[in-house]
Parts: sequence; structure tokens; C-alpha cells
Amino acid sequence: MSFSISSDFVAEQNRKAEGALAEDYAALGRQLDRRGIDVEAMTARAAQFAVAVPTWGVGTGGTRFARFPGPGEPRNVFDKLEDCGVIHALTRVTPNVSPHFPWDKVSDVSAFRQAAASHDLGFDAVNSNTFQDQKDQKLSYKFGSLSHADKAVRAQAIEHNLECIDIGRKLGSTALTVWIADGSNFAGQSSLNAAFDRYMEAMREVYDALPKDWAVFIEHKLYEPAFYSTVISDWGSSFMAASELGPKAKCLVDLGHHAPSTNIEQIVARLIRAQKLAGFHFNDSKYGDDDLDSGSVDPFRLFLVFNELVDAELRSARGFAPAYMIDQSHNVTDPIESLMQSAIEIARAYVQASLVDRKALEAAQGENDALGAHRIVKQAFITDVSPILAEARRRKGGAIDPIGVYRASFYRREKTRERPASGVAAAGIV
Ligand code: AOS
Ligand code: ZN
Ligand code: ZN
Repeated sequence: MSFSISSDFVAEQNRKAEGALAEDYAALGRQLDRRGIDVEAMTARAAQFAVAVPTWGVGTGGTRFARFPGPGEPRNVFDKLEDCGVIHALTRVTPNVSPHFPWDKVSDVSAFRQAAASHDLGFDAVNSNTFQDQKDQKLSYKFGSLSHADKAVRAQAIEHNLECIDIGRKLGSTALTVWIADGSNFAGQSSLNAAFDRYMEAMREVYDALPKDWAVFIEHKLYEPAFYSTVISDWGSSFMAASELGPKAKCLVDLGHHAPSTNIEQIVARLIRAQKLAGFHFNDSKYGDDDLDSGSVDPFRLFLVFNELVDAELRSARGFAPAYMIDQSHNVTDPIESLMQSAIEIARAYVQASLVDRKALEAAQGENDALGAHRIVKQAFITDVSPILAEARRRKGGAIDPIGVYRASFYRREKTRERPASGVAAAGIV
């Protein structure tokens, strides 16, 4: 029998924290009431918020220098789902997983779907992988995939994306995320426009194969693994591609995929305006695509991104239906803990952004009251909404203190016993 954290155990742990939470919640309620905000309405917003967990995130990540496997890592997709299930059971904010193929490929897709359902999980966007060569793969992606100079390699990459759509369909997903590593390392190595044209031609085939209710998310990235140029380098290229392809193509923003100091919230605002915002890969970073835990480096930036998102939501911006996903690499932490903490921080930014007095903000902006406007936004950011997040979790049967309960359950110790032969890397490499 595989060990799991029972709802009785969560309830028992919650009982120890309920009194303090009730006090904090009431105090926050009074504070918000003075600002004309109904704490119950905010708790309801927190309760309906969701962000998807990446299946690859529950294994220990690594860098190009080393990977230090963690104990009790998932050995296969079913173990990955089990870990994702724990994250959702305790946080109640991650009902969907975002799978990655071929890393999560199984012979029986319906078993995969059923296993997810048994952990109370559904599926968000499926991710294709043409940035690595797989065992038994005919042609190499060393010099690119969808934009490769050789038509046969492009055809192979297209075929893989079509297969992802097919699997995703069986899983109940409705979107395909395409990130390609295509690019160049040397000036002159590749024709910047010809590579883009080849990418477009290939993506057209992928786009045309999308089921009616599906979308394709184009994920741009400035550099890495290509260090001179990438084919879909920035939101401009992504937007160009998505616009040319059609309404089912949208731009996915991975927070780590921009030049340092880029105003990401402004990009988000523009994409919302253009009805082209697909969604996010949330993470945090100090320098590049660090894939650190969301909100661990710059929570204010995360909040400002959500400030745009909540603004769009509240004014029912046309075509606004972003998919929220996490994309992180956990090198020195227990991935389950990191993902729980990150999901909570993302929900925190959402609730904080919901506190912004938008009428007052608009008035301050109209009067050119720069500091007044900033103070309105800042006041929302500095409000500690932890009791709202905890209360929303408690009401949904989750843990008041997810990481505390997880540690008290000794889940990792039990999995270390159950999964002695673990060795599947976050990147799916055995
Ligand atoms: C790569 O940098 C991207 O963020 C992709 O989203 C990638 O597919 C993901 O990180 C899984 O490796
Ligand atoms: Zn990403
Ligand atoms: Zn990335």
C-alpha cells in the first residue's frame, strides 16, 4: 500500500492552528472593512483561483553542471501524479497538471488520465519537447527543430507536436505549449528571417491540426540554449507568429524569459490588449531563466503582473482567459515544498492585486497624482493576505499550513522507502 496523507491527518493538524487563524482572519476582516473591502468576497476569490503544476517540477532539477537527486523522487509518471496530488490536497489551489511529452509518455493514456483523476487532478496545457534528442529518435534536434534547415527534421518535429495534441485530447487538455530551443550561437550561423519563415511554415501545420476548441501557446525565450539568437526570442516575435497563425495561437509569458529589468507587466498589458495572452509559466529569477520559486526573488513584480491580470479580469477584457502554470526547477529544495510555497505565493499575488482600489487608482491617474496612484497599488501589495489564503484552503479541506502539515506527515520519508530505485530526473532523464 502506498502511503498517502489522509484528510483526517490534515483535519487533525488544522485543529491546532484554527484558533489563531480565526483571530487573524477576523482582524484582517476589520482592517479591510475600514477600506471598504469585504473579506468574504476576497476569500471567495482566493478559493476559485487555480494554477497548474508542471509534472516535471516534482523531480529534482539540475543545472548543466550537476544534478543532485533528492530522496524518494518520482520514478515514473504515476509517482509524479501522486506528488502533484499531495500539492493539491494540501494547498487546494493546483487542480491541474501540465504534462510534458515524451517525458510523460505512457502506453496507456487512459490509465494516465485515470491516475490523475484518482488524485483529484485534471490536465492543463500539454508541452511538446523538440529541444532534446530521445532514444531511438531518427533525426537530431542539435541544430533546431521546427525551424531546422532540413525539411525532414522539421517534419519530425511537426509530427511530435501532432502526437502531443493527440495525447492531450485523450487527457482532456485543450492547449499545446510549444517552446523551441531553436536559434544560433554565432553571428552568421543562421539567417534570422529564413529560420523564422521555416518555423512559421511548420507551425502552420501544427496550428491546422488543432481541434476546434484548442489553442496553441507560443513560448518565447531570449537565450539559452542558443546564445546568439533564438527564433522566438521575445514577445514581438511571439506576437508576430501568433498573429499570423490566427486566433487559436497566443503568446505564453514565462517570467524568466526576458532580458534583465524588462517591464514584464507592460508586456502582459499589451498582450491582453491584443487578445493574445495565452498564459504564464510562473517562476522567479535574479539573472536569467533561473526557474527559481515564484515570489522568492521579486514578489513585487509578481504582484504587478497580477495587477494587470486582475484589472483585465474585473473589466471583462475581451478574449481574456489566461492559463496559469508554474515552470520551475528545484535544485536544493524538496520539490513538493517548493511547488506548494510557489502556488501559495502566486495565489497571494492574485488576492493582493484584487485589493487594489481601482476606482481610486483611475482617479489618481487622471489627476496626475503620481504618488497617490502608487500608494494605492502599494497599499494592496503590503497587505498581508495570509489569513485569507489559509481560510480559503481550510474551507476547501486543505491545510492551514501546507508545508508544516507535509513535514509532519513524513511523506518524503515514506516515499524514500517506497521508491528505492528512484532516478528519474526532472528533465525526464534516467
Ligand atoms: C524552457 O526554458 C522553457 O521554460 C520551457 O517551458 C520548458 O519546456 C520547460 O522548462 C520544461 O523543461
Ligand atoms: Zn517555460
Ligand atoms: Zn524556461
